[in-house]
Amino acid sequence: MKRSIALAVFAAAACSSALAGEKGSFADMDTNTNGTLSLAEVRASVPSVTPETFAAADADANGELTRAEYDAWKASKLTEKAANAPTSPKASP
Ligand SMILES: [Ca+2]
Ligand SMILES: [Ca+2]
Repeated sequence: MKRSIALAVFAAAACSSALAGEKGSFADMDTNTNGTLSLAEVRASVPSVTPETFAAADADANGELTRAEYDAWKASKLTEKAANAPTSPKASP
């Protein structure tokens, strides 16, 4: 009983954050609104990001991600995900 309530609360929370917009968007992560993301800002939203990962995304190595660097990073991460995803078999009746 308690477990199903917890699941319902979790689902509701997941829905409301989806409605509020994309979690971890550039603007959300740029907490000091200086137009770039520091490692600390990125890690506040995505704790799993390592300094190595951040450095790989920081194309000009100035320690901050610009919007362009962030977008490119996100795109490359999406590409990575797509590459790792199993190719879906042809849907046949
Ligand atoms: Ca910032
Ligand atoms: Ca940079």
